[in-house]
Amino acid sequence: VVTSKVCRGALIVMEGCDRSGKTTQAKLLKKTLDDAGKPTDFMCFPDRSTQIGGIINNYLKCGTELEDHAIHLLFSANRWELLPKIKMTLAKGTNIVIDRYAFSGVVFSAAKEGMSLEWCKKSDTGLPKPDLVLYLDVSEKDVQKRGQFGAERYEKEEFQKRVRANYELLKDDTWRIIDASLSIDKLQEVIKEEALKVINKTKDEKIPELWV
Ligand code: FDM
Repeated sequence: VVTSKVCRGALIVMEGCDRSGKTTQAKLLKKTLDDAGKPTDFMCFPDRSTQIGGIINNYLKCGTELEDHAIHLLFSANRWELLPKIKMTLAKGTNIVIDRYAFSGVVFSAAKEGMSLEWCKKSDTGLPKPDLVLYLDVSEKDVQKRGQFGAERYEKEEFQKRVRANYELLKDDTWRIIDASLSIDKLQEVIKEEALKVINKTKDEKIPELWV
């Protein structure tokens, strides 16, 4: 009897500063991988469609004030509430591309006065560790050239500078730093190549845990 074993999907995360083209590239990557015969789901954090996501959405739109630690924990809870979905998807062999993850959680919260990086990491510790983090890198000058920030809470130049500096402290060997000034197509080509490599490499590996 030949039993075929289902290989797990890969967890791929897109990170980067606002206006880096993350969301465009993440959605494109889902399609690129589907087209290459590698079934892939797209997710994003915050996922504003849940009850917790609704509170986060209201906070980001400056409709409510929340204490810094409290909102940090809600962002984190929003990831934990989707853990069953992430696990099930990977287990059936479908890859997931996520637009932002715990790294955003840490770099944004820790950019606030009195919030330490180490404290911020604690509430996401133990979540699945991504197999690949694609970091879209935009120089500060280019961020300014890309036009006005929007009206959401964190879309301010000074804050984004601190966010950018915090990202530097989280990078490890699962990260690929991608030059976001490339054209949309060229960027996607580079990203696709990295994704295919990692899907192949991790398909028989256990899913590691974040920050343990
Ligand atoms: N953000 C995002 C956080 O502060 N913590 C988190 O855990 C996550 C996932 O929310 F300013 C911030 C980052 C950004 C805002 O992100 C909403 P989108 O990608 O613009 O929806």
